[in-house]
Amino acid sequence: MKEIDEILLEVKEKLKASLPLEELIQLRNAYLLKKGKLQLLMGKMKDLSIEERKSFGKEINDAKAALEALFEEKIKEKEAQKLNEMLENEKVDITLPGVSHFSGYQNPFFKVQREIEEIFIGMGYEVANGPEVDKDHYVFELLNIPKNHPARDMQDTLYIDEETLLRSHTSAVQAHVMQNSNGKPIKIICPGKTYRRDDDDMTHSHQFAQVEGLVIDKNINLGNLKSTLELFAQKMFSKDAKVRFRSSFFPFTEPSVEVDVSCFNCHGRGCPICKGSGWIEILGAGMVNPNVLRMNGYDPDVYSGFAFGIGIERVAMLRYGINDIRKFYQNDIRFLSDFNKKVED
Ligand code: FA5
Repeated sequence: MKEIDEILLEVKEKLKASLPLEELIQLRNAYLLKKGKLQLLMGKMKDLSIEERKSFGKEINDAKAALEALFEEKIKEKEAQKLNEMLENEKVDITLPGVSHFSGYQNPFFKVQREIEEIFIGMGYEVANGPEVDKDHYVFELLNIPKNHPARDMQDTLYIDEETLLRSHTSAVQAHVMQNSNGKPIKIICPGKTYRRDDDDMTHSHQFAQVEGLVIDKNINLGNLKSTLELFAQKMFSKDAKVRFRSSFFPFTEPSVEVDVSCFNCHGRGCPICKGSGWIEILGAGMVNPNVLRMNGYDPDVYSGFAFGIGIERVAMLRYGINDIRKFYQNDIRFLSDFNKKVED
């Protein structure tokens, strides 16, 4: 009995100190679990008479209940204290100013690509796609440019092997679409990347993008092509933008034209961007060559067509006054944010 009292006193003494929660739990286990101090006293039962056992057992159980109550009270106290500390430290000050997160900007290239697409979709065109890594057959041969033809020099092409190359113009998609159309009328645009061994400068890049256009039907004529491109230029730039058609040569069109828009920088006076000419070329176009129609399953006596290939970056430069094509690819955050601010204004 004395030992039980001693244990009770010992525990009370220890609990006077403010112990951390983990230590309290350890202490409780040390007294109350199976091999705890109180439990070990039970081993002495066997040395007692039956009468003594009864009162001894009762004493031990009472002491156990008293200790459990003591520990429970202390543990609850500690848990409440811990919760209060957490609430105190983690409280949110809703009056603090918010943190703004950077959300990135749209590259003007994609904005212009979408604008071009929307203008032509508004005129009834469908959007078609073709491979960037293509066969010589589609990029040149089906467009009336056989192997060793001097016109191949017009586009300095990046070959992967003798038959496979990075397409140098989106006109290759014309051939794919015509081959798959079974001689039926066509009205498509095809936006996409193109690659050439061109030296990079303010208006040239070795990787740039074009939007190809192709219309094939009965009675399509040069007047249709001219009015389509004029309407495009008016919608894309402004009614005041000057457009000029220069006669040109492409093996896949006859007659062929190149279309220039007055320079956004000098408005026609001549500057380094337009190389002093006052104009910036944005596209090549023409009436589909009868040979191309024939090679791709169309009877040139029944069908005629026009095609054009617009340089997307050139249009973007003119549209938004961007003076260097390389800016589209440098991902300079200052250029992108300035552009987006300008567009928002
Ligand atoms: C062609 O690529 C022809 N396939 C266009 C065509 C299509 C003609 C259908 C007739 C019928 P050209 O090489 O001129 O043509 O390129 C067309 C446009 O792509 C140019 O007007 C220019 O806007 C753009 N372009 C050409 N080379 C580059 C370059 N290195 N960097 C940026 N833009 C370029």
